[in-house]
Amino acid sequence: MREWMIGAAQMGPIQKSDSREAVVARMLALLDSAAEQGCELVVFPELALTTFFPRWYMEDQSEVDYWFEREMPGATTRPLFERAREHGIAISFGYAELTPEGRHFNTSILTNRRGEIIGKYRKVHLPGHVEHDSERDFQHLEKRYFEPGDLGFETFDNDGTLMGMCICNDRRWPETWRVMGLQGVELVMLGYNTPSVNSQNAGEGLEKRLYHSELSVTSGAYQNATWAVAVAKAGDEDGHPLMGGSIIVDPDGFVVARADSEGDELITARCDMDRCQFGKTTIFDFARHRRIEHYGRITSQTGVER
Ligand code: CDT
Repeated sequence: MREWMIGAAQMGPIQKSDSREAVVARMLALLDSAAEQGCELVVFPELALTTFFPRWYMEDQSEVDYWFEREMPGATTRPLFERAREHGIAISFGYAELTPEGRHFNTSILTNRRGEIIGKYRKVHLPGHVEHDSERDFQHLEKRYFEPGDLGFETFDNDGTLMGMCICNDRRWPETWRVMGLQGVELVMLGYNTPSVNSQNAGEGLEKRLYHSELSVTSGAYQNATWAVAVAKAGDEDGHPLMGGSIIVDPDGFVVARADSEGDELITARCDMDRCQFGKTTIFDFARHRRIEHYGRITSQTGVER
């Protein structure tokens, strides 16, 4: 399949007290409206099933584990897979994953249009910190609750289109995009929970934060000649605002659909994967133009060395 009607299913806030069942009901409603609009793939946000719990400091591991899924699909999430299969819609969404070995990841999965999981990604670039930080206006404890993903940036053939995933902070890192670009990726899907306020710089402002998100996604799409879908969980979660700004971006780096609310909102675009070919065979023909003899620092060094 080379042409996909894609839906970006932005979700409004999820409060701590909201049940998983209530959230899944909202996702099912978004899936139904996606089906009405002819969508064949729907992308939901990072940690789509719960509030963005890493903003809360917890010491008790059983309290932490409450936010994690032990199986996918599980009893609560199975209706999503069933409804998606009934509609013939492939889906991707993020959730907190607790493996049988007791490992914790910030994960997203991808299904085909028959409701079968064909791809999994575990977030590599975990932002934030491990310990409670009283200097911040609010906490961002992803480094406390998750370990860095161990699956790399794989791509998956979904009925003839090569798809990849990353999650939130990953979008800000060109390495994320290039590793998938080097596999010929044609569609990158990502969800995010981005606070509207910088916890270390209250003056930064929403406009700049939206700009940096869009800049990251549009440049990643352009420089790798790929479609991209970036989907927010937005709005006020228990007094903590998350920004919206979900977008669908074409392989030239142009935004072709944009959400304008901070609530549950579906945006759509018809995406022809063959449009990736021009960039991939001309200015971003990697085989002809890349100069790997000068890129050693990318994989041998993390911080700046003068
Ligand atoms: N969820 C997530 O990765 N959020 C980050 C916030 C960074 S501030 C610690 C983001 O990059 O949007």
